[in-house]
Amino acid sequence: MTIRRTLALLAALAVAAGLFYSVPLSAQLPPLDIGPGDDACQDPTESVTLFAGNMSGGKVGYGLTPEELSVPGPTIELTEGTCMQVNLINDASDRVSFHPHGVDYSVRSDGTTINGSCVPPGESKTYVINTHVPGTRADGTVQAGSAGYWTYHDHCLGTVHGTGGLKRGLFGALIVRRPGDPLPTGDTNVLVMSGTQFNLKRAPKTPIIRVNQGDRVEFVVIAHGELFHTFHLHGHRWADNRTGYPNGVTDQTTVIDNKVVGPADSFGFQVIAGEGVGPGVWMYHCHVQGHSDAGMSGLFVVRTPEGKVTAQMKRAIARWKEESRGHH
Ligand SMILES: [Cu+2]
Repeated sequence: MTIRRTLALLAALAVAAGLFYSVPLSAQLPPLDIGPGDDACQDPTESVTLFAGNMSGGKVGYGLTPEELSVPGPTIELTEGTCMQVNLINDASDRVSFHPHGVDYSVRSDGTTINGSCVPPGESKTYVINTHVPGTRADGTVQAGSAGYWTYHDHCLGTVHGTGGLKRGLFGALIVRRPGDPLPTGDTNVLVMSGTQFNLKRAPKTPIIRVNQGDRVEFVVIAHGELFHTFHLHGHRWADNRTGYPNGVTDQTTVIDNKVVGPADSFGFQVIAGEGVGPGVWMYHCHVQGHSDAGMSGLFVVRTPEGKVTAQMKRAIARWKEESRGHH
C-alpha cells in the first residue's frame, strides 16, 4: 500500500469515527428533572417496597417484608437506563428515609429534612430513582452512565445526616448493571465496613461466604460511619475499575487485592472462586491491623467444584472461630 493510499484510508476512517461519535446519544437519555408534582417513573418502570423497622439489640433495618429486616438491607438492583420507584414503609419508631448514591433523583427523592423527604413513623413515601446510559452532550463532551456499585442509606434518623440510622443498620447496596455485564452465580455478597465491624458484627459472627470452586462470585464493599478501612481478600484479586474485571487482555487497569474505602465509598467486583489457587478457606478482612485484631475479619469458603467441604477446610473454619473468640 502506498503512503498516499494509506493516508486516504486514515482520512476516511477519521471521518467515519467522527460521524459515529457525533451521534447525539444524549437524545436517548431520560429526563433528569421529572417536574414538580410528577414524582413517578416514566416507562420502563420497576418498583420495590422497602420496610424499615426496629430490630433486636437497638438495630434498625430495611427489609422486603416487615418480618425480614436485615443489616445490610436488601440489595436493590436495576438496569442502566431504567427507572425505579422505591416505596418506603416506616414501621420503625423514628423518622427514616431512603437516600441513594450514584443515580438520578429529584430533590423530593433525596431523603433529607431540607426537602421534606423523611418518612415519619407509621407513614410511607415513594422515592423515584432514575438511571441513564452513557451519552454525548451537545458540546461533544461525554456524560458517564449510571452503572456502578453504589449504596443507599437513611438520611434522617438521629441527626439530619442520618448518623443514627447509619450507626444502627439502615444501609444497603444499590447495583446499576449495564446490559451485557456478566451476572454472578449466586447472590451478591454485601460487606459493609463500619466501626470495627462487617455488617455490624465482629468475628466470628461476621458473614461466612460459602461457594463452590469455579463459581462467579460477586462482592460489594461499602464503608459507612467514621473510619477509613482497607478491604483485603486472600487468594483473589480484581481490576480497580467499575466492574472489577479488565476490558480485554491489553487493558492496563491496575489489578489489586486490597482497597481503601472511606465513609460512603462503595465498590464491587467479581472473582472466579479458587481460580488458580484451588478450594480452601480464604480470609477477608480490614487490613488496618487494629481493626482486624478487633474482629474485622470473615471467611470466603471455596468448596470443591462438587461442593465438598474437606476435613482440612473444617479445621481452618474451627480455628478461625476459636481465634476470633472474644471479639463479639
Ligand atoms: Cu478497618
